[in-house]
Amino acid sequence: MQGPVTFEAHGDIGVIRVNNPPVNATSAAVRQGLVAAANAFAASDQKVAVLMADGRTFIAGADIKEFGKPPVEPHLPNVIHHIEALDKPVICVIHGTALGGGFEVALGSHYRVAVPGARIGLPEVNLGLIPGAGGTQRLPRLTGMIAACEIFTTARQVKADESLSLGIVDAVIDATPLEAGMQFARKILDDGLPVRRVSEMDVAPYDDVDLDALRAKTARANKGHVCHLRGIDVAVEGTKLPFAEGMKLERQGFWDLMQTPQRAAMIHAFFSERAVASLPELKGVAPRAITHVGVIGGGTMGGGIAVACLLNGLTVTLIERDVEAAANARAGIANTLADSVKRGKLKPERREALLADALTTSDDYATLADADLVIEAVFESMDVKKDVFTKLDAVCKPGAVLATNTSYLDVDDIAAITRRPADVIGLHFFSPAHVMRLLEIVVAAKTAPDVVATGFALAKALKKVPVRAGVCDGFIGNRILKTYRTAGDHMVLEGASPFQIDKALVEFGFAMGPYAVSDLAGIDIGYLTRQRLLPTRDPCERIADWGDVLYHKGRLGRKTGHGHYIYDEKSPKGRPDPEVEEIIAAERAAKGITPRSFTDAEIVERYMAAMINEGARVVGEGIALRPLDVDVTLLYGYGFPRFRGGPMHYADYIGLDKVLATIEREARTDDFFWQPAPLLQRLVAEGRDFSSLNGG
Ligand code: 3H9
Repeated sequence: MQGPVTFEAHGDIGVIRVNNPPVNATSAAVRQGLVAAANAFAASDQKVAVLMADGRTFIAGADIKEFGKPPVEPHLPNVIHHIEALDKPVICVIHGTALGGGFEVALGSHYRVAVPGARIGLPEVNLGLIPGAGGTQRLPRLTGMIAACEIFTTARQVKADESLSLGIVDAVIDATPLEAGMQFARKILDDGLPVRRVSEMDVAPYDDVDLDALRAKTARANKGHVCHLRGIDVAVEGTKLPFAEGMKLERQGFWDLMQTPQRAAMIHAFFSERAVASLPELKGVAPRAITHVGVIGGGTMGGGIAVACLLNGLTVTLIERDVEAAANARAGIANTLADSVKRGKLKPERREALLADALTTSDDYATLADADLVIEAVFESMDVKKDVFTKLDAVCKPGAVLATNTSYLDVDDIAAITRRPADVIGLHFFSPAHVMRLLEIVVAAKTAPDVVATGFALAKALKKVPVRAGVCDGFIGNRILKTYRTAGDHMVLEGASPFQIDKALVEFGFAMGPYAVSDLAGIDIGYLTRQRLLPTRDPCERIADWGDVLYHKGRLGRKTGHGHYIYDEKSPKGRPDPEVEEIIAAERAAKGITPRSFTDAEIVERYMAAMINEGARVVGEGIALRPLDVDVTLLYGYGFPRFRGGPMHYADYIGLDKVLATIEREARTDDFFWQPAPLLQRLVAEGRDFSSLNGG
C-alpha cells in the first residue's frame, strides 16, 4: 500500500501504520488510508491488528488546515466507525500525544495501549469546537460522564498512568510502540480476547448534582465561549439516545460550532502562535549555545526571569548591587520556587537542588565571565542601563549575548554604549516572568542574526511565545497599550466612568479592564510614563490628569489598597471608589466638559478602533512583521480574548471599512489623536484585509 497509511503482516498480527509528519494529523489521505488499511486487514489472514503511528507522536487530531474548507470524504466519524465495526480486534498504541480525532481513533479501536510518557486529550475547545468524531459519545462510556466532560471541557492532557486508572487504556507497556502493540496483540491471541466496542457499552450512572457543579465551573472558567457547555449538552443528551443517534447530535454540534467566528478566531490564534516562532529571516541561522544565563537585578522582573530559567534547566547567576540585595533576591526566588512546590508543579528535592546547584547570587559582575547570555532587568533609566552595559562589556566573554529587558527604552542607544552592538538585543518579558508566556524579542539595528536566533531559542527553552519587534517607544505591546488606554481616558473625560469601561471590556472578553490592570501594575507606572513623555507632548494632545491626582494622593493601586478601586477585606478583588468619580468630575468641570453617557457598545467600538489603528501603524512601520504578530502580542501579553483571535483578526471580522469609519468619525472632534494609519487606509482602498498580509 502507498500513501500515509500502510498495512503489514507480522505472522498472525497485522500492523496498520500511520506516517504523516509532523504530527500524523488525519488529513483526507490519512482517512482514506485508514479505511483501505482496515479493509486490507479484514480481507487478510491476520487475526488481530495493531494500529500505530510513526514519528514523534500518535495522531494529533484532525488536520486543522482543512477546517473552514469544504469537507472531503471519508469523514473521520465514518472512518472510526469502519474500524470499530471490524470483526477482528484492533489494538491502538498511543505514544506522544493522542489528541482530538487521534484520541477518537483510539476510542474506536477495540483495545488501547499506552507507552510511558504518552498523553491523551480532547483539545477541540481550544479551537472553539467540541470533539466531532465520537469523543463526546464514547469517552463517557469508558470513564463515566463527569470525568469525560471534565477532560474535554478543560482540554487537559491525561498522562498514561491516569488514563489507565480511568479505564481509558487497557495497559501501559514500557517498550517501543510497535513492540508494545505486538505484546498486547499476542496476549489477545493467547487469551482469545474478542472484539470489544466502546459504542456498545453503557454509561455508568452519575449524579446530576455533580454534573450541575461541573457545568457551573465550566461556565465560570470560560466566559464568552460558546463551545464548552454545548459539549456537555451533546455528551449528556446524546448518550441517552441509541449510539448512532448520539453521534448525529454530536455531528450537529460540531458543524454548528464550525460556522462560528469563535472557531475561526481560535484557529487563527493556533496557527499565529506557531507562525511567530518560525521567522523566515532565521531559516538556516544557528543560535548560539545557552546553558548559563546571567540576570542583572533581583526585583520582581529579574527574579521572575531567573525562576523561568531555573525551571527550564538553565544555570543562573543573578547580580545585585550589594550582598544584602543579592541575599534578598535569593530569598525571593526561593519563595517563588516554594510556591511552585505548593502548587504541585515542582518536587521539593528539585527545588533544593536548583537553589544549591543551579543558582548563584552575587554582587560581583566578574562572576558573569562565562555566562552565555546576560539579561539586564534593572530600573528603567537610560543612565542606569548604560552603566550596566558598560560593566557587562568589560566582563562578559566574546560571543556572549547581552540582553536588555527594557519595556520602552531605545535598544540601539543601549547597544551603542558597548563595543559589541551586534551581540545586543532586547528581551522584553512580562510580569510575572515565570508565568506570562509572551516574550518580545526586540531586534536593534546592529543585532546579529544568530543573536536573534538565540533569543528565539531561549524563548523555546523557556516555553514562551516569542514575537519579533522593532525598536520604538514601547515596542509592539506597550506602544499599542498606551494608545488604547489613552482612548479610554478620553472617554472618561467625556463622561464614561472607568468602571463602566472596565465592565464593557470584560464583557467583550478581556481578562480585566484597563483601569483594573493599572491598579494591578501600579498607578505609579502610568504616572512615570507620562512624566517621561512630558517633554515630547504636543500642545494639541488631549491630556487626562486624574491619574496624576491619584498618584499624588498615594493611591497607587492594589499595593496601597486604593487605586481606581478599593481593595480591602470586603472586596479583595476591588470595588469602585466613588472618590475617583469625584476627582474625575472635578477635572471635567475645570476643563468645561459637560459629561455625556456612553453605551457599552460605543466604548468597545472606540477602544478597539484605537487599538487596531495603532496595530496597523506598528505593522506599517515594520515594528511588527505581520498583523498576526500584533495579535499574538495582545493575546499572550495583554489578556485579549482568544476567542476573538486578536485585534487585527477582529478588525477583519468586523470589516476594516467600519474601523476606518469609526476613526474618521472621531477625528471630527479630535484630529490629533484619531489619525488613520496609512496601512489601514490603503487596505480599505484596495478592498483587502489584514489577513492578506499574514502570508502562507
Ligand atoms: C479535531 O481533532 C476534531 C475532531 O474531534 C473531529 C474531526 C471531524 N492539524 O505544535 P507544533 C502542525 S481538532 C494540522 O509546533 P509540538 C503545526 O501547525 C484537532 N497541523 O509541535 C506545526 O506546523 P509548522 C485536535 C497541525 O511538538 C507542526 O504541526 N487536535 C496540527 O510543539 C508542529 O506542531 C489538536 O488541537 C493539526 N491537528 O506539539 C492538536 N497539529 O511546523 C493540536 C499540529 O508548519 N496540536 N500541526 O508550524 C498540538 O497541540 C501540538 O501540535 C502537538 C505537538 C502537541 C501535537
